Amino acid sequence: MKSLIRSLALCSLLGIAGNAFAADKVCKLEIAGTDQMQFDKKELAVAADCTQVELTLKHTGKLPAQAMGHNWVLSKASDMAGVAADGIGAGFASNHLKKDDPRVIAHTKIVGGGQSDTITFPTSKLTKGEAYSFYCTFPGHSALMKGAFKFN
Ligand SMILES: [Cu+2]
Repeated sequence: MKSLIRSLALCSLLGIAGNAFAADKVCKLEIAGTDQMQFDKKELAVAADCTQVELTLKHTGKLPAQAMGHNWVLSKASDMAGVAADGIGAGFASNHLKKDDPRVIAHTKIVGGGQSDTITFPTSKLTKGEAYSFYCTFPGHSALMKGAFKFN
């Protein structure tokens, strides 16, 4: 009985240590936008044991942000159309996103050719197995610039 208690205590100690390590797991993602109004990826995935996501959006084209700007926006798939529609009226200076839009889980700023932006967000904002989409809210772009984001 004593040894059982001892091994249970050891297990819980290891459990705590394991959680401490897991708390620091930053998973990195990269995606590029082009002058042809495309992302280079149709799907991004993050494993459920990642606690933070560090995402870098790079614009590999040459066109300026006002002409062919791209951002990277994450929301539930079902919120994409509404977020993109409201982003049109929000204007360029607001990264074509409605101010403090609660549907937006994470987003970069709009970048132009040769520029990049890196953001970090916690996966505590995500639910395992939920259908998420990423897209660009520059007017007209989300029809082509979109993909699935998986957390599982
Ligand atoms: Cu775009």
